Amino acid sequence: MKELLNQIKSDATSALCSIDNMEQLENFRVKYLGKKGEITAVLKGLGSVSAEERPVIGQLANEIRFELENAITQKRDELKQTEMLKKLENEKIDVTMPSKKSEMGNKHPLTIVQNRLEEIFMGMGFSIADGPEVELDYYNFEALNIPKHHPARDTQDTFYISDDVVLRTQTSSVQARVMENTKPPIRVIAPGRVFRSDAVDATHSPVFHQMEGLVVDKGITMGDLKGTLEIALKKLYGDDIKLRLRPHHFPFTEPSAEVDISCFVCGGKGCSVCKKEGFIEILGAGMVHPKVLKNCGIDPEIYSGFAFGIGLERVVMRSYNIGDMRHLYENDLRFLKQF
Ligand code: 2NL
Repeated sequence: MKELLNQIKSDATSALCSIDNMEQLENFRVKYLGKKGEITAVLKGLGSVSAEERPVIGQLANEIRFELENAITQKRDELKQTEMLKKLENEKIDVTMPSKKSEMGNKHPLTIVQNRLEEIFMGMGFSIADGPEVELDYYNFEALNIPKHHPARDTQDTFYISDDVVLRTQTSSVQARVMENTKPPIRVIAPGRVFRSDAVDATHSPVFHQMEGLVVDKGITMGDLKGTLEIALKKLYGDDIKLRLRPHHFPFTEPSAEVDISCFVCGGKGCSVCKKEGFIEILGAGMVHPKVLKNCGIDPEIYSGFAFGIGLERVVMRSYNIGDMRHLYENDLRFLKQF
């Protein structure tokens, strides 16, 4: 028995030297100390050893087991240490390497136009208002004097989330909210994304951008509307343009007008950009309907106001002579890098 144990010990000691990974170490542990391991077998077989030899053999077996356990722990630490060193070697960072060049981006044309208009109106004392894109039917329609069954609410145009929640179809909803919680004077613009259930083509998209404006104070007139828009549009298109107001109808303004500017390409003579008209339709506007003021908690006997709405895509497409709206949304860098 003694010889067997010593044999096991010397075999194990030399086997341990050639181990160089964790898997081998685990196999080694199982071979000698596992449930069916060689040392375990000796300890299990102690019953058949004579009574006087038993304690000696038992002690020797336990000593060897103890030594092997220690040797395994030590080997495991060594292996871990070498692994860590290898890892550190592989993951070494050369801080002197030149960095990757980061390319400078540029603004999207819609952002350029929106920012430009924001600058112009902020320069005239307007502030910028924001509101939810998922909006109550009330603020999108009802407050703005667009009653149920009005053609503008047709399910063909509006994305309904539920009976009384929609994706806003115009940013007027933002201005209705502003009126509701602000005592005039009010001067705000509301730029943002709006949604209509349209099929995509060269001039339509279910998601597009708008900027509305609203002024409410004592004694505001159509003259203020025209003067404000004239100054703003001249800043945008140059001092040479002329304004033309054509009567129109919007449910939320009375009177209402569509506003044209003389063509900024031909100056009014007629060209391909203005389709020989000499004028280009640029926005819709009007005096805020008394019912709308009242709905939003403002007394129409004391206050009056004007409002307007501009479709930003149309302005962008005209300014940069872009023939197809889809270019604005496709994120093709060959297109976007041109601005
Ligand atoms: C267009 C026409 C317009 C308004 C928007 C408005 C908002 C409030 C009250 C009254 Cl809170 N009116 N907005 C008024 C007239 C025209 O937009 O063609 N937009 C693209």
